[in-house]
Amino acid sequence: MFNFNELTDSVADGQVAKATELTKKALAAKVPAKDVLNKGLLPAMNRVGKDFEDGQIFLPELLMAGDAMKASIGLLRPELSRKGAAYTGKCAIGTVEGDLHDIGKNIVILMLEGNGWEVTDLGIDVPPQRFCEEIKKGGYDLLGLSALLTFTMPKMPETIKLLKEAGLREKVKVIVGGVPLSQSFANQIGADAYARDAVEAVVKARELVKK
Ligand code: B12
Repeated sequence: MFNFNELTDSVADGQVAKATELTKKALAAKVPAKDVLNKGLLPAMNRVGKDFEDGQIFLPELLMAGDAMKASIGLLRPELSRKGAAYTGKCAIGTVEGDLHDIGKNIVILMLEGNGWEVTDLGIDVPPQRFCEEIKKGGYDLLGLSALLTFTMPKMPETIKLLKEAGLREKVKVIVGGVPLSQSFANQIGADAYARDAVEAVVKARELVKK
């Protein structure tokens, strides 16, 4: 039986080498990648988020935990993004301007890829103009916007406004996500969908292209 707690502790403590070693061990023992993610890695982010909020840890610790998380997720990539599903659509996705959080976005990408999406990752700190430029290239069914900070959320309506002004809004569906968001925020800014996590993102994205 794989010890998920040990993996959670190593990620939360920012021990990159130990976290990668344990992730490899889990995969070698045929633990499904989604269990490694949900039972081992994600609880670590919840823990450090709370400890950071409570002032028990500071930015350097947060950074180290983020690094350990990214290193372990990298090892899950081949399994999580394995192409098995038929082509669903094409998506551009990025974290909005001013925001450097990309762990959640990267998980969304893996899950979309594993469900038949061709994904262009625009990265982090993406200005509204950059999103528009990409959509202007054509061929996209979906635009995904990620924000983890309350003060970067306004970049989402800004991006949607710019898409409208450029006559691109009708060409692409917009899905938004990130921990401070909600369905009501998505409605308010005129997004087509909001997803709480990567699993819901896949479901909502599929619904949007079916419409
Ligand atoms: C790791 C982390 C960092 C790392 C990021 C590393 C990286 N490469 O991403 C580092 C150390 C860089 C960091 C920096 C900062 N952080 Co930080 N960070 C976190 C932490 C602990 C975890 C985030 C995470 O990765 N979660 C795990 C992933 C899997 O979950 P997720 O991001 O929510 O993603 C899921 C869903 O939201 C959704 N989703 C996400 N994106 C999208 C997009 C689409 C299209 C869809 C459909 C769905 C979707 O699906 C994802 C997968 O299921 C959170 C706390 C928390 N619990 O969220 C704080 C947190 C987000 N950070 C916070 C803060 C304050 C900061 C800093 C301002 C700290 C500082 N004083 O400098 C800086 C900001 C830097 C910047 N300009 O962006 C606050 C935000 C408070 C707020 N309300 O605005 C939080 C909430 C911590 C806290 N409790 O105070 N951070």
